[in-house]
Amino acid sequence: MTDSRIDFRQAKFLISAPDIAHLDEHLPGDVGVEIAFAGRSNAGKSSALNQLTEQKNLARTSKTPGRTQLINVFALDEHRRLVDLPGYGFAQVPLAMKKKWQQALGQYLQERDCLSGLVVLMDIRHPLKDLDMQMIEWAVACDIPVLALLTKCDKLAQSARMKTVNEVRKALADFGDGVKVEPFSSLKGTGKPKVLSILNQWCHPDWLVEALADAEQE
Ligand SMILES: Nc1nc2c(ncn2[C@@H]2O[C@H](COP(=O)(O)OP(=O)(O)O)[C@@H](O)[C@H]2O)c(=O)[nH]1
Ligand SMILES: [Mg+2]
Repeated sequence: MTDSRIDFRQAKFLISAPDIAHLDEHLPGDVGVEIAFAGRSNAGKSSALNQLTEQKNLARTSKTPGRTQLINVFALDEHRRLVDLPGYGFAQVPLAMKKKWQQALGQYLQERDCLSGLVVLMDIRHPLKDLDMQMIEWAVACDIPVLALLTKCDKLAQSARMKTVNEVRKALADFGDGVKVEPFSSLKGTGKPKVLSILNQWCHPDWLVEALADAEQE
């Protein structure tokens, strides 16, 4: 097999969609595999993308919550992409705008056929807020596997960290095997091998592995 292990360091900026309301007009064709990253603003999404790809500035990190409203798409290779969805749930945005975003996020999750996995990033000190649950429920309803990533785990001592991880696992247990929960620190690299291994699996759905094997034989 030519690409059994995806090298996430190869991620390259592909395109930005300026407005989530017209996502379908801006995104690349709905083919191959897409893995989306979602989370409340300030959850540590940009930092996680930078750590996972070992690129300092792939996704810009910001101390001002809610600055990244663009949807950024990064190509891993010709068949696979990472999508940085806009952060949700920050206070300064008018309600009507929040509703519009929520609707568009839901639509993306429900309609994007190539979406093969959703990473929901949550600050380990504030997990499972309403919109996080909403994202997870939408994904599960669409049979999309979820990784609930508990970020900034360096902020908690090991015992408190494992306590939260276990509580979140318990809270999400009813969703079944399709929802995984892992601690993560972009600062320290904690949890990185585990996350990369899960993302790597998502990058290799049976249909794509078979299609690539067929193409190789021709
Ligand atoms: N201690 C610690 N801080 C983090 C970590 N990840 C992100 N941060 C900080 O949290 C803030 C928000 O991070 P950012 O990646 O911009 O979050 P985003 O809004 O979800 O993209 C920044 O000040 C980061 O430096 C982490 O793993 N550990
Ligand atoms: Mg960000």
